[in-house]
Amino acid sequence: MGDRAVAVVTKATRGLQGELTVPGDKSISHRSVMFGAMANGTTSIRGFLPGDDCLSTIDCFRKMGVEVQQTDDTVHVRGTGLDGLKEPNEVLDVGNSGTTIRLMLGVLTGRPFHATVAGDASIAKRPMARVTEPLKELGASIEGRDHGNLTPLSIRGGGLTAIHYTSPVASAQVKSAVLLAGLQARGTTTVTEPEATRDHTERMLEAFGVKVTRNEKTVSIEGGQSLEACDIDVPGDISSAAFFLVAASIVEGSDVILKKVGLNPTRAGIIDVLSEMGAQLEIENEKTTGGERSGDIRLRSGKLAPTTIGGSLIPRLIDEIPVLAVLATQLDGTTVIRDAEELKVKETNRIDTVVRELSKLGADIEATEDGMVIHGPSQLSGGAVDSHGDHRIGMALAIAGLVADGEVEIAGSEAIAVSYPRFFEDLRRLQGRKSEGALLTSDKFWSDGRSSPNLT
Ligand code: SPQ
Repeated sequence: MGDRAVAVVTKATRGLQGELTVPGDKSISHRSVMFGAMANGTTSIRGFLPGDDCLSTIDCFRKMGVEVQQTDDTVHVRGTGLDGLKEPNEVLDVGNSGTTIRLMLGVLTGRPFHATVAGDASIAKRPMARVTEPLKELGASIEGRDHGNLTPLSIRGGGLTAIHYTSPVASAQVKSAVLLAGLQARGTTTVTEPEATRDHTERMLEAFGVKVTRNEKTVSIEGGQSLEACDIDVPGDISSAAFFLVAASIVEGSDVILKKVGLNPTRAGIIDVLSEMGAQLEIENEKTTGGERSGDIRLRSGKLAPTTIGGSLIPRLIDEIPVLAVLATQLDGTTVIRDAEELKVKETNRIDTVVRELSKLGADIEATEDGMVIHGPSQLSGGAVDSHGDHRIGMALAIAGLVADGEVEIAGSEAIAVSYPRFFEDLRRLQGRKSEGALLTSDKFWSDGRSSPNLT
């Protein structure tokens, strides 16, 4: 493993306060670059997330001949049209990004050239058969370890015929990969899911002028349609906002406003759960741009009650479960998370990593076959924990540190840059520490060199 950073977080000595704009939505940022590349004309993206995962997507499409200019959160993609994508002469390296590899495989399935795709050690363990199986049914030739289930994967696409695919898993990545291949197939391709998943692909394809037909858990797309460039305004990522929503819920005296957060109903499960728990939460300035709803979320700390989280709610908050587990450790009673087996195939097995790492801090938490059970409230203690290279685990542990007695040392905190490079900076801001220094004496972060405060 390369350089591993260690972040140290200590107990918050006062409530989180103020306004913050969280970085752009990761799912939407990936899709804006991919669809921009496949479109005719230049797509301009504002509010792009310059995290490692989305930079991997840019890198892969550049290797297929697409010109992309990126400066911080502004991106211009000069689309080549689907037929203009070129055979890459290097491996397409997706880094840590499951979204990049799975959606890009859908695009490559329709392209009449050869490409090899691979990623980091975490990607090498994540199941790809969930996309390669239906993509092979459409007509692509895909080879890889474990019968095309594991990377590196080698693909030759083209000559596709539409399918009706009934997915055994509720996964937006599977649905999107099949739709992107279907766009390049003869006939109408249909995907039916067991539970509705995030629908950014459908909404954004429509913004690019593609007709998509939807009916509850079924989506259809007719092949042969072209994409026309458009401007995209990416809302803030609710999955990133979730860390501060939980922090403000559990640190007494907090009152925060998170500006322009994406509120797409297929992603906003955490809002429903926090409201059900009794959170003092308000949404203001709602608007819809490019088919995506956003608004400012205000949350004040208060007493919350535990609940059971399962069923169709799970896909709507799947990435927020690690930090919801931290919240549950502070509630009076038992929180149950069920129907969440998909957590096992994320950047890490998030049932195992959440249970293992929060247990080290004294949480009363146990793993179940499809989730976890957390009994609270627990006074968490300090301790040495590990992100296991998973950005969401790293950030969830940092939030746990805000209510722990003693220092929480998070090894592997560099992983956080995958989705939230400015995470520690923003956390400091909400703690009123815009200008570092004096305020760092009682609660401190040694983040990761990029913003190391001067500690004594
Ligand atoms: O891209 P990646 O690595 O799969 O990222 C994660 C995350 O925590 O950021 C999951 F580990 O988000 C996925 C999400 O869980 C992003 C995503 C998308 O953009 O389509 C869909 C979800 O995955 P899935 O497998 O349920 O489709």
